[in-house]
Amino acid sequence: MKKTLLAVALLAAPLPAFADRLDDLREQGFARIAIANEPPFTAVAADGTVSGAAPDVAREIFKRLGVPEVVASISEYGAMIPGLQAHRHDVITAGLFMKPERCKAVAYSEPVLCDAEALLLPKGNPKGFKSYEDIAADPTAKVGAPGGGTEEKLALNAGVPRDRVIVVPDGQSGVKMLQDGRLDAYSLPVLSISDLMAKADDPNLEMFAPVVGAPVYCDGAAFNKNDTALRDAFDVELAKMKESGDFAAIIEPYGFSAAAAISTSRAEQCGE
Ligand code: 6CS
Repeated sequence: MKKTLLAVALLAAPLPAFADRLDDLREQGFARIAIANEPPFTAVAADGTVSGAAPDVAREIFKRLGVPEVVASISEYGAMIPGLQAHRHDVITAGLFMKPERCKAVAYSEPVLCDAEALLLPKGNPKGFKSYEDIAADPTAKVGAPGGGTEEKLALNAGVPRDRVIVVPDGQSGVKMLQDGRLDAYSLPVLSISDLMAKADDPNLEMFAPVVGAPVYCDGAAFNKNDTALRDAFDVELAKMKESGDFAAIIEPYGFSAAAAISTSRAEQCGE
């Protein structure tokens, strides 16, 4: 009799609910964000200060949720989702553009930063590149792109062979490789290429944008699939900031359009 009662008692006991991630972060005092250090999406100054449109939006939202700080770690785009899934990050706030395959792997917020794709080229665009297909058609042409990034995928999907799509670790390296003739084109979103050109201040460089045939992408903050309650709480604050103008006040000085993010949705960007 006793055993049965014990079994019944155990079955009746309420199962431990999953600890609320937001309470964890409030207690932790900070959210661990993954970034790429690609201005103006994300940036790390020499003194370690983290800025950029994505971290600034995330910092403000987490503050409103009772999480006072964000602590950033720099990651290659292709390593961000595995890092999130391994719980090395609490959220990716890096301009990680929404695409169906990524939307299956993470819990995205509503859209934050939207941008078209661009090519950094030698002045005069001597090979006349306007699309990834143009690069594919030139058997000697090499295009640089971030590892695991959208531009790498777009180039490969357009038919540029693997050995002519060169993984470039950061913007400065991409500019240098183009200047040295080791690349014929370097591809990043428009605002990232614009930032690199301004800093390079090199009259022998030019940008072609938007890349013909490439979509305008939007990112969202990307949460672990099990943290949809945290994602939803983030979205409530994001919506309030979009409504009040606080969202535009953060991202538009970086060159991003608040209207572009407000005019679309996660469902639309994820192709749901
Ligand atoms: O989402 C991505 O993969 C791309 N996003 C940005 C902001 N830069 C390059 C990267 O490939």
